[in-house]
Parts: sequence; structure tokens; C-alpha cells
Amino acid sequence: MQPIQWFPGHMAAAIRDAARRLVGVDVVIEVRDARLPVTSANPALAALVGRRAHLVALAKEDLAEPRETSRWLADFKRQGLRALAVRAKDQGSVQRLGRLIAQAGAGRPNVRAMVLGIPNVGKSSVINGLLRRAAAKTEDRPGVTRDLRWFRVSPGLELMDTPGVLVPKIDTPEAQWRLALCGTVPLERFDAEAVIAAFAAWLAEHPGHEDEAPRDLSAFASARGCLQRGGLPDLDRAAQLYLRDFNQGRFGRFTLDPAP
Ligand SMILES: Nc1nc2c(ncn2[C@@H]2O[C@H](COP(=O)(O)OP(=O)(O)O)[C@@H](O)[C@H]2O)c(=O)[nH]1
Ligand SMILES: [Mg+2]
Repeated sequence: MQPIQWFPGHMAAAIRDAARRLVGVDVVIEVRDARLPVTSANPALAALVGRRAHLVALAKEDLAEPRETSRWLADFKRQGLRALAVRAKDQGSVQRLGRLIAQAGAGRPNVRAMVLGIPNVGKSSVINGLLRRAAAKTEDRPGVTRDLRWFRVSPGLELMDTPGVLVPKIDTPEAQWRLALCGTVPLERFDAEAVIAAFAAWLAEHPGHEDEAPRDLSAFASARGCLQRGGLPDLDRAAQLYLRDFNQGRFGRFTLDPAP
């Protein structure tokens, strides 16, 4: 597979922006994809978080295997990392996250929280879920940078309305196909057919998986009517459809990072 390249300056700029906005933040909510509890993390985040409270939200919980998610949450707990699984459309799970954030800022009369994470993991959905009942933008305060907008989630909790975006850390072939398959890398940056082939190989190594995804892209193309003139399968179009179906949960629930 062709390695996925990010512009070298991109990571540094994203980190500078996040660091600037973290001034005055008490609690960092790191959103990860529940299908990739480790691969969708960026190790650079720990240095940014510093001594602030750190929470991990495993978003898109509905797309991951529930048993694996429980194992991951138990593992994070052993490591002393506070974590919770959320599903954007389940207000109950989002409200639980809200309570966890308030607890993480224990003792402070007013907790300020910010969401961070790599692209497409569900940051905006988490923010929107938390702000669903939010009244209005909280007033500007002296000393607070102008472009930072805070919204009041509950009497003791304010949330920054825009998340910090980090680029994914893509340092192994496994990280490449997993991040690409789960939609955290722009489509034009990778070879979708190669990513699906890598996933098919993973499926072959995981027999007895409760859910089944198609392993043969040509067969999938025919089944979905993706044909070129002359009747040959249109693999390009089929690959796009495949990625969309996978990320809508049409093939079932998959956790691609195995829980320890
Ligand atoms: N199935 C599912 N999809 C989700 C969930 N949260 C977000 N998404 C979808 O994932 C995509 C990216 O979500 P978004 O919140 O914009 O991610 P962001 O780029 O991190 O802000 C969108 O298509 C969302 O509808 C979730 O809990 N479950
Ligand atoms: Mg967003």
C-alpha cells in the first residue's frame, strides 16, 4: 500500500493551534473512534493535556463490538485513564459524558472543557450532543482570546464550541488501513481498493466474527450493480460504496484494535 503522507507542517500547526486554545481549559475531552481505541489516538496529545484532567470518549460506540469496548474501557481504567463509550444519537450516553466532565473538574465552581481529536471521529457530534440544551454563548471575559467561544452546558460547566483537530499518527501499515477504513483520512489520500483488501485479509484472520463484511470487492461490485460498460465491475465506485456502507454499520460492528 502507498504510504499516506501528511504535510510536515500540518501536524506542527495543528498542535500550536490546540495549545493556544487550551489556555484556561480545565478538562480535555479526547474523542477517539471506538473501533480504533488506540490507533485513533495521537500520542502528541498527552503533552498538550499536561496537568489538566483528561477524559477519553470512545465515540461511534454503535459501530464497535460491545464486548471489545467493555474490555477497552476496563483496560483504560487499569491505566488510570478515565474513559466512556458514547453514541451521538443516544442522549443518555452523552449526558453521562457531561456528568463525567463536571466530576473531572472536581472542586472548581466553573469547569471549562474542550474537545480534541483526529478528523471524523465524532468530535462535532459529541459537542452538539452536549450543547443540545445549552442556553446561549457565555459572555466574553477579559483576558480570554476573542475567537474562543464558550457555551454553558450546565450551571458549573462551559464547553468550547469548536474542537481542536489533530492529524492522525499513521506510522504502521496497520494504522494506515485502519484509519483510512474508518474515515479519518481524506479519500483522495489513499487507495481505497488496497485498504479494503487489507481489511479483507484481517477478516480472514478473524474467523467466527459475529458480523460479516464482504471480502471480495468484485463480487460486492456486481451485487451492488457497480458495473462499467461491457459488464466489468467498476471497482473504483464499488470501493467508495464499500467504505460508506462500512462506516454506516451496514456490515455489522467491528473493533479493529484488539483489546488487550
Ligand atoms: N454511527 C455513528 N456515526 C457517528 C457517530 N458520531 C458521529 N458519527 C458520524 O461520523 C461522521 C463524523 O462525525 P463528526 O461529529 O462530524 O466528526 P468530527 O470530524 O470529529 O467533528 C458523521 O458522518 C457523523 O454522522 C456515532 O456515535 N455513531
Ligand atoms: Mg467536526
